[in-house]
Amino acid sequence: MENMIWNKNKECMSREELRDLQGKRLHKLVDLVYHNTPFYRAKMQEMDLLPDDIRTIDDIVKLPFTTKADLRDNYPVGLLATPMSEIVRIHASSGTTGNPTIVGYTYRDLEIWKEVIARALTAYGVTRGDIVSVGYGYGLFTGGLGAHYGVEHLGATVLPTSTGNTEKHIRLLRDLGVKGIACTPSYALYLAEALHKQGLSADDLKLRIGAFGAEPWTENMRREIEERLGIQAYNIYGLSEIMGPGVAYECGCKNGSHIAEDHFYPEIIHPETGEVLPLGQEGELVLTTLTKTGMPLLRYRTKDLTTLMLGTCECGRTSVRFTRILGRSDDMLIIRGINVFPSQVENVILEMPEFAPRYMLVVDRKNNMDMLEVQVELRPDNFSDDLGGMLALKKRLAERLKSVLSISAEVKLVEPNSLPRSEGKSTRVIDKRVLA
Ligand code: DLL
Repeated sequence: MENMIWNKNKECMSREELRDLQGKRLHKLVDLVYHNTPFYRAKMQEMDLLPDDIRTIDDIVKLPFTTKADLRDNYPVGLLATPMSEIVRIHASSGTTGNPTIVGYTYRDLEIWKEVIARALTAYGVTRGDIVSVGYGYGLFTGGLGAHYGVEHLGATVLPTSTGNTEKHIRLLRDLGVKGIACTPSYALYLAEALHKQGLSADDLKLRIGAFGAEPWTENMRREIEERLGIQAYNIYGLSEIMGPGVAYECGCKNGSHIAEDHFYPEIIHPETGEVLPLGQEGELVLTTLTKTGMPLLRYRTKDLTTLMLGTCECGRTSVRFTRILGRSDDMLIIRGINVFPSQVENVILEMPEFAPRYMLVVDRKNNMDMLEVQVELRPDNFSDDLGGMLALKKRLAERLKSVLSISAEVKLVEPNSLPRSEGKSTRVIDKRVLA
């Protein structure tokens, strides 16, 4: 397939040109927040910083970090850099504790957003004339409306299916010959299952391209989705605080996600010390919104753990890429002192053909000892009354988990279709230690 690029001027700039642009944008941004966001002015004054101290992109390290707690403390709209009358849209992230996080967008912010989504869709191979179903939730969540306007901006046709009513969704996919789908990877699997239940297969649809994100997913999960839906599955990354989906996207090379670096400046820091790490080291992704005017953020700590890679990609894009997100630093479980990510468990499970890509980690503390239980669904063909066979399978999985995680886990094989399904972001961990 010929590599298509939506905005060659921006996506393929030389590094010098890009860094120069980033520096100019950062200077403007700092000036904006210093004069319009009391929170940032106070922080900069504390650090004895004036906007003119920030001249090039390298000066970014002088600036303060922003955290989710800062957004909550300034609830609802304390971090806006513009009068409320300039805000044309508000999104909010649910947040399980405390204040939700509110994000306000100016008209210009929305234009940037749809531009970056159009870049992503083009990188996946979507063009005018294609129909794309948006199966992310519409509403306060940024997935639905964010992707929606990007599809329209590209000139393709958007089918705003949102979540819910999978039967109707499948019917429309089939009857309209829909080519692209944007949803969570868990919903893509759910859709594949529902298709199967209706006696249909990927061959009954014309789906070719999937844009999946909003939650971590592994290479093994990619393979599973691609096979079951007969598509090419691509990553899309983003977060509401920074914009929503479209902050980064994979290209046809599937070798890391390109950050739309002319709008979002990335750094990697040590998640505990906050020290900026050299390129190539794994750590927490920090993002600065270089062009937003509604609620711009300086050095926002995403908590997402990844590694940045430089170098022109085979597709021709020069922007920095990040490797697959391993998980969030706050999703990381510490079990008997060992760090465990749900994605490690997912990888092990999907390497074994007997298991469906459905699992749940249950962590508890018994007699002062952390216990990890991994519940996993068998594929229908592997579900049997052969007790000996089931025990042997259980043992094999337990051994494999132990070698990967370095701790032992109790394995519980469960019947096909018995773990909860999700249409949005899936829950894969129940930590009873925090619930207690
Ligand atoms: O999930 C925005 C989004 C919608 C992205 C649709 C992609 C597609 P939030 O609800 O604010 O926004 O959650 C953001 O989700 O910090 C990551 O931890 C996680 N996340 C998002 N995309 C990915 C991805 C949306 N592709 C948080 N891979 C982020 C791994 C992801 N994690």
